[in-house]
Amino acid sequence: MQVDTPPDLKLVCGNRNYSSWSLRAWLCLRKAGLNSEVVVLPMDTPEFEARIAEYSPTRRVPVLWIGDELIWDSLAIAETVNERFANASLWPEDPVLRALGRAMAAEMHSGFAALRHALPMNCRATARPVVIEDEVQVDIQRISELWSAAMERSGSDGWLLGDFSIADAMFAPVAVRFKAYVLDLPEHTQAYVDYWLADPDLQAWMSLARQESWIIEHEEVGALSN
Ligand SMILES: N[C@@H](CCC(=O)N[C@@H](CS)C(=O)NCC(=O)O)C(=O)O
Repeated sequence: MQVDTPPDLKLVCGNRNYSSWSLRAWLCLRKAGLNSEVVVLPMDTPEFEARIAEYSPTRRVPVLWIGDELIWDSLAIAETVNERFANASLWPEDPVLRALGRAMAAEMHSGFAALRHALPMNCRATARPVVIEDEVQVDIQRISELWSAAMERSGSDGWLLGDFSIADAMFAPVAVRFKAYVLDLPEHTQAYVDYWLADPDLQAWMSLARQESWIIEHEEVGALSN
């Protein structure tokens, strides 16, 4: 989709390599055909601390500025982009699929803490060995079931609900995480991961992530090499 980008659109993000919530918001803008200005603030740095208050009352990213209007939080950004700039095309027309997508997006937004903690997003990483604790396995299994139930319901073998939707944006960083670690995934789960990894918009983000040189302190040495 290509639309006229409002000239005063600015997305404030964290490092592309690490900021999964920023990726979700950015993907919604891209899929709506909008090329906003992007301000990247490197997380866990004095620069982030010095500059974040200027952009974000929560001191978190992402934040979307539309002129002097401020929308913080990835899901609120996604819904606003959908409503204002994408003619509601980022959710399915079918109300049942739309409700399913919203429930999935909300579950991702508020859940899967074990997975998020144990498998942080690192766009540059590939197939890192990791020990999977039980609670992480429970999250992986739940996500896997959600993806297959959505695709069964929508009859899709690409995006979760047929066309691209906000639900896909919410799970994109999970696909990136599943690539980053050695995991034994069911075939349909791996297929959705591969579908995302072949997406040109995600590839554009990953390519920018590879160009970043910041390494977050808790990262292991070698983060840039895999
Ligand atoms: N619920 C928020 C979460 C935002 C969030 O936690 N962002 C992280 C980066 S991915 C952040 O700003 N971290 C910086 C910090 O906490 O200092 C959303 O969906 O936007």
